[in-house]
Amino acid sequence: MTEHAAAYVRQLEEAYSFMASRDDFLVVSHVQPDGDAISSTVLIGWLLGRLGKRAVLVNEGAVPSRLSYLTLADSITCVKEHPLDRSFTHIISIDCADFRRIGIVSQSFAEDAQLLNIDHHPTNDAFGTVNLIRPDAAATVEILYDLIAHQGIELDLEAATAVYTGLLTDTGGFRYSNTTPHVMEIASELLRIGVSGNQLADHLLEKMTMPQLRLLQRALSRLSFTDDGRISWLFIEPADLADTGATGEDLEGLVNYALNVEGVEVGILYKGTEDGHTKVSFRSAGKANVAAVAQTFGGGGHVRAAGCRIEGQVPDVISMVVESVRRALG
Ligand SMILES: [Mn+2]
Repeated sequence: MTEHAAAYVRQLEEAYSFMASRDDFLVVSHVQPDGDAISSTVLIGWLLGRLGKRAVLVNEGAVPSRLSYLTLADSITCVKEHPLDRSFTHIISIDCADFRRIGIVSQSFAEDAQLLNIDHHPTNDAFGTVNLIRPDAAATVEILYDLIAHQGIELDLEAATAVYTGLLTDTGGFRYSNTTPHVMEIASELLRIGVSGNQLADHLLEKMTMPQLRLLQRALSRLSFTDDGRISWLFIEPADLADTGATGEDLEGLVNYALNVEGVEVGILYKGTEDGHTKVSFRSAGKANVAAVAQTFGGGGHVRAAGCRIEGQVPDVISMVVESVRRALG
């Protein structure tokens, strides 16, 4: 075993003993939870249940409706709607790159709280009492799979479905560069357990709701380009959500329609808010560092995916932001 692998096994064991030696846990993933966040939450819930431990599963926000098929998904409390009535000493934080990503749930941490931090973001600052961080994991569920497998615990079909869901969503359907041989080995094992890979891909990646489609129609009708075709953008106004019945969830992935046009280097999505602000999402094909662009507007993110929030309505901020991207492209 390499030193790297040995260190990982040690981390897996420390994380497991954190759970095995305590009881009464609060399990939380990041605000605006995605497929990996919710899958990881239910997997931890499943594991703690197997260990005979008490746990409360929470998130600041609601579980996206398309993830409601996951086991235990309906037992995740939305703290924004149902505040917790007591504090917790034993916390498990999953898929959160930093403490702030926990959101308002952190108000329910006891002063002497001990926190197990499990995550795969390279920017994780190890804010836990115990940290299990593996930046080369495609998803947090991959780390949880390794943890469970290392203990020799067998996954049932529902737990396997949760692992598959997290892998599928965080690898964009096994397409992103984080789709390693290890990811495919795990996926293969999950299919063997009986997970229906094609049904999940159909449900999570292909199917659209009618409101989502109507929102996409509107957005695409506004798709615009700079003269050289290197920057593309679309925008959504608050009225679009009201008119189409779409929700914030349905905005996910819209920016890719701008980025994925041949020749486009940066795709931008503008979303107007009710209070006169504009949320901007940037995606870069690689030449422009959009994190730096977002930073000039007080935002941040990754080199190829970033965002910011600007005061002013959509029509008033478009050209200013495009100019700034143009400068970043050089
Ligand atoms: Mn993740």
